[in-house]
Amino acid sequence: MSRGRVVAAPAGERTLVRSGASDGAAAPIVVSNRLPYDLGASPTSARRNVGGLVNALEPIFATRPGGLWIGWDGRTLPNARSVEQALRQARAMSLPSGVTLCGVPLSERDIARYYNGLCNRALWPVLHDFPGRGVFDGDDWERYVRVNRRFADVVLARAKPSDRIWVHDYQLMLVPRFLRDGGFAGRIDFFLHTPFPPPEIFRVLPWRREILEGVLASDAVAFHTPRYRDNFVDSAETLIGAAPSRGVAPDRVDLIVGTARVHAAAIPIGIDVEGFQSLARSPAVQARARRIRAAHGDRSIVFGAERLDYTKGIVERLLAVERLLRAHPSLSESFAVVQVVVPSRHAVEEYRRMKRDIDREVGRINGELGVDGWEPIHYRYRALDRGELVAHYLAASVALVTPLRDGMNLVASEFVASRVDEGGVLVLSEFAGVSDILDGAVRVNPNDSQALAAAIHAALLMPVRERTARMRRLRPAVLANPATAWAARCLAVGTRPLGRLAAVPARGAGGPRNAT
Ligand code: GDG
Repeated sequence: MSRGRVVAAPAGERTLVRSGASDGAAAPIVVSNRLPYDLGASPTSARRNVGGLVNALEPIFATRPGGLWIGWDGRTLPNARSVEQALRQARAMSLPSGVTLCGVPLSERDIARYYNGLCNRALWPVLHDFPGRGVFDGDDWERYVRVNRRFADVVLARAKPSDRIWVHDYQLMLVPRFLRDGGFAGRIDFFLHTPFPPPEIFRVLPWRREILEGVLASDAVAFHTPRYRDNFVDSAETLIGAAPSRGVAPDRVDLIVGTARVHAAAIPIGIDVEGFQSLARSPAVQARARRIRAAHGDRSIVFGAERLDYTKGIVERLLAVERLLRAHPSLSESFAVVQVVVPSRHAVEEYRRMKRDIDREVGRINGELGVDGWEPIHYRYRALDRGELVAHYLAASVALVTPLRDGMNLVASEFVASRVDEGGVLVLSEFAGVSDILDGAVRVNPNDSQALAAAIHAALLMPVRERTARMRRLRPAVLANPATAWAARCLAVGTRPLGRLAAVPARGAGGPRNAT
């Protein structure tokens, strides 16, 4: 394919002022499916998106001013066929941090087939080790190719040869290849925010070769954990004959693909540590946390918050709470589960079905086990604002982070960072990437309902001294890895040796980790 960088920026768009240098300290061009804000009719009507990727990436621009972020702006247009048309329809907006957001418009058909189709019905389940849930449709794939090409074309229209381009996540796995096809010879980095499965799962995808070749047009590919990186390396070796070369640098495997050398690294994502700690210390949030606790009397609060997704294990968690209450009726009225579910992917039937399952189970469990003045489960189907979220982290006696599979999981780290009082117990699935670097959580296999109920029970009854000791072990790993440090490490791959992971090795873990 030869698509030149021929498209002029649309008239009337804001001038982009960027540092432009391609070393690790300059702001890269970030490319992700979604921008951190949906661009409404005017900057004042922009709405912030809730999601792990956006929350992790936004703080990096505070230390790298003048950045450019390219992604879908949340508007669906009737049509956006050509890149010229896409650019004419594109909107740009600058945030106070200095980053310019550049919207890539998508049509309704794009959203239906690229986003809801290929991304969320095919790639998401396969990458999370649920190939049986995958729906593999050639029309969805055709649209995924087309949209990835459009993203690449929008980037090409704005990138200078000296720019560094940082592409994110499973929605855009062909973008590095299309950037090369379009003549971009500068540095390209790719970060995958989901897990990467072993080759025997990944090979289920009909387009496995195109996906691997798309990503491998980057200079460096990074993952949250060594396991995901090694699964990717094994897949590239067995499915497209790439040659791994190990031991060239600490924490890095190189892949020789044709004449190219691609670095593959494992760099666990961090959070906005400062932001969460200062919110947790603010008098307003602390007062709110006290009011939340008071609303539940002297009952312990067991808190969970996640997007609606089958990977997050929400129904399994509700059933474990039911199991606990049935096995120990004396616990009735002693605690309350506050479960926040953030609406997500509503257009995908499977997600709508899951929402109905959660509604039904909450109603059934409360109906069967509630008593006058007390219900075990308090369910919120909406996003809380950030201050309210931190107030809940602070008010909770126990946080439940029990995904069946999760690339990393930021909620666990946010909970720990927010516990400036060193209180609270974290119950953590061994299938969240973050469990590889956190020591001090009550670790659990969320597929084992009995074990999950026992873990919640143990957390509720845990003596204060042990809670504090565990939280003191948890906090150093989280505080040592702010999102800005993660970004710096990602952008240093292959440009200088990677340091040791800023992580505390898990101790006494017993049993498999992230078993695949
Ligand atoms: C993907 C990967 C990976 C949750 N409830 C509320 C709320 N949230 C925010 C949290 C957190 C984010 O959503 C969720 O992040 P996660 O990491 O838990 O999950 P995904 O959205 O699936 O993220 C994941 C991540 O990318 C980063 O690489 O860790 O594995 O799946 O930041 O704070 N935010 C607000 N109200 C809520 O009620 N405001």
